[in-house]
Amino acid sequence: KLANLEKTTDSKTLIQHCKDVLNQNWRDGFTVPSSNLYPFQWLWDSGFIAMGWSFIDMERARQEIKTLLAAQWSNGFLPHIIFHDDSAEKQYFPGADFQGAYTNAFAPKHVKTSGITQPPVLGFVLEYLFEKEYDLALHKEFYVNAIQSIVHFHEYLYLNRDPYNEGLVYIRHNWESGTDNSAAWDSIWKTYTPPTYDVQRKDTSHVNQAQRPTKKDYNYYLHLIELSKQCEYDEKKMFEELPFLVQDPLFNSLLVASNESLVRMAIELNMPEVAQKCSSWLTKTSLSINEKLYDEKLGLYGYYDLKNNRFISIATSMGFSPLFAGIVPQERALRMTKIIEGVDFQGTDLDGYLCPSLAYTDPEFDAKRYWRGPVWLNINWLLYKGFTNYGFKNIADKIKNDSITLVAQNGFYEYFSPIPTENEQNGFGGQNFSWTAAMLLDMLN
Ligand code: 9WN
Repeated sequence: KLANLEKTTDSKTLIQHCKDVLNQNWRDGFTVPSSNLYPFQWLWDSGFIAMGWSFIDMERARQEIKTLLAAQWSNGFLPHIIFHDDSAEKQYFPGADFQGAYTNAFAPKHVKTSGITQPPVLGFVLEYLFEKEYDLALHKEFYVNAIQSIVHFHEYLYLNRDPYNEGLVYIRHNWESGTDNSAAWDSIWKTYTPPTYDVQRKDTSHVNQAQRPTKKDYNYYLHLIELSKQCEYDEKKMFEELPFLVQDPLFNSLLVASNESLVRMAIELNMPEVAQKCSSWLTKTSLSINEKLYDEKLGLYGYYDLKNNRFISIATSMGFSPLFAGIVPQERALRMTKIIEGVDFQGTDLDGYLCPSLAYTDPEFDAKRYWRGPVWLNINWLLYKGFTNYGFKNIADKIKNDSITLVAQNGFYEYFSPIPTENEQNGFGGQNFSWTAAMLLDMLN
């Protein structure tokens, strides 16, 4: 345990463990999030993972992104899972056949993918690599091509996911948020009843059911996939038919951050049209996040349910994510510091680990169930950067130190309980989890 060891030796050991995790999870050209639970390539995982590789091997960092972008659909869409081999049905549920997206006319022919996406992290991930590149001239082609593909993805989002031209894009499946069983969706699930699916889940054979979404939750998730399949993944049809259409604060904030990174790189690489396009997107999205998604009552950012036309007021760690994009006005940011320092996010004894995915005070809070309470290292990294950029060093340091402590004391888990315990195991979900290792590499360096 970290506390028992001499500090520098400790960080060195931890850094070595981070590298071991990424090396173990590296396959032929990409990294799996966790070897048994998630045996393929996931979109936002790969983004965070590429940042981790940049501390070990820049070639692999670039390769991770190249493999991801090679599966881009011809309309710009980026899938959340790339099933790199044909073992999908055996290894993961729902596999490529159940998801049934690969027959779509825009889908690539060389590899099967899902038909839903994940948060747009690639712009800022690419800039992270760009800034560390030792020989930019040598790799200029990689960056120019990657920028074009990411801009194409953003264009797809603005063209297909922003029906009222607000600058806010919607997600059409809860898996697109990356925060699968967040309590934010509960009010949407109450608006309809999905069929019951009698299927063989694979996740619960690797991880205790109590730490995963429930059977009832999966009926909702699979039903959305079924409906999308019936629409043949046609965007217009899905917009009309799907009961889940949400403007998500994390997804849109990461889109802003990625657009900002694209602008800066485009200026350096002399791509003026890209710079102009991304800059007008980011202005529009930032304004709308601040106007439509800010929750005056809670002092955090929330969600808009576009299907049922109502705001979803809920205190989640994702509600702080606009800080990462640097778009929060100063007085709101100040109020956010009081919130993260209070009982909602640190518990009644104010001794909890930051940052729980759902406020302790929410009746749905569950310290061990996935996105309904546990701490996730990728979100912690975003908040650590966000609070740092606003100059709130104490909070940023606490987020960083809590992240390091949680991993040092428990191991490279997928997520952690925010509640401190004496000697109990506090890490849950998949083990040797890639983005946990990748985020820690940044925080330890
Ligand atoms: C569905 C891979 C992914 C992450 C998500 C996380 C979880 C998948 C699942 O694992 O979702 O995409 O099967 O539960 O919620 O954020 O990208 O690590």
